[in-house]
Amino acid sequence: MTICYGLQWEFHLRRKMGFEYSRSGNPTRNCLERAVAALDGAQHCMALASGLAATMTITHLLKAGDGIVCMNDVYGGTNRYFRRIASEIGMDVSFADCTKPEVLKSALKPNTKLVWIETPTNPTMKVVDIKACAEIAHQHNKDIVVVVDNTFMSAFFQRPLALGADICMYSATKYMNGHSDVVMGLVSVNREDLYDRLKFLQNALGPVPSPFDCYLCNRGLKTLHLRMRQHFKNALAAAKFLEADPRVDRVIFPGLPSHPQHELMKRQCTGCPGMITFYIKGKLEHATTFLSNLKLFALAESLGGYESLAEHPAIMTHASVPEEERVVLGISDTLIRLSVGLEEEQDIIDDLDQALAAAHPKKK
Ligand code: P1T
Repeated sequence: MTICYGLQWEFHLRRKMGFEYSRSGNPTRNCLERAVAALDGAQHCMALASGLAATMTITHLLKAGDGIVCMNDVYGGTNRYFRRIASEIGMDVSFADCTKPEVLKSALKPNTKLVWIETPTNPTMKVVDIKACAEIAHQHNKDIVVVVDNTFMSAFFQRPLALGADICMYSATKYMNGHSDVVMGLVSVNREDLYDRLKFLQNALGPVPSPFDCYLCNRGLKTLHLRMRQHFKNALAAAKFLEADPRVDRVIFPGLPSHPQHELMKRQCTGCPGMITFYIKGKLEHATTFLSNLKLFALAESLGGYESLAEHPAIMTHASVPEEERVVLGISDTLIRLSVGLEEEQDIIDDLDQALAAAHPKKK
């Protein structure tokens, strides 16, 4: 009898603290969620098992028949989720070039419940005007949930909630954690109704990260400001080098004045991450020769870690995007994506230089 009372009392106490079951909440996850909410200027944050788990959980705010308008250039896995899963369970999904606010406006329908923006976009680095898109969506219907995937910028360079978005989400696998040792998603909100529903979904669907991963991500956040500044500095130097190089056709980096939305980027963000895409001169074989000759850059998917990575979006991260869409978006055979890391600036440039030389050997 005494033991039974003791257990009941302990269970009662844990429930009061909110820690009766680790999926519903635990002290380490709470600690991370509070830190990220503070960074995003949000009332609440929820940690999820991956960026895609965050996308799935947010989409569960909707039901069959509801409409989603998604930016047409997004991470391949996001495109695949909306096209092949959300559509198949009855959601009305369409893709629109949200860099043109009038295109977003005409894509909104009476059933639209969610607008999904990624900025800068993965992989072609288009910058979307968050404030303009949020205003258009909320004018159409104030209940539309505007989500910004803030993975590339991180909370250090861009604060979507302050620009009118309802939800700011991350693949924390990237810059927020920054050490390439965690797969995680984060979702920040201010609206209490959204928080209540998302908190319910976090527990009821169950895609939660482990406390250890939360601990690691919290560790990563402590150097976010230092890492992001260094990523920006290194990427700007690499982008300038590539832009001046005759073996390169075109460089897309929002931090360069040549980027078509450079002014918007300066208004909306306080810096740029280490992401650069560029078109190498030639054909597919020039791109693959370049990639296979890199020494400091590892050939790999993912981004946002301390180490430099390079990849071929058409073959790797965006292979699941239908070919005709890839053509429209400019994800061609010669497009290469770099995630510039925290190594010495000159080592990064030397590596790019020697791999370009391998792809375009000097004629004797
Ligand atoms: O990998 P995961 O943590 O599930 O995050 C998915 C995701 C969401 N949003 C953006 C902008 C992303 O770039 C990603 C994942 N991206 C890669 C793995 C990549 O190499 O582009």
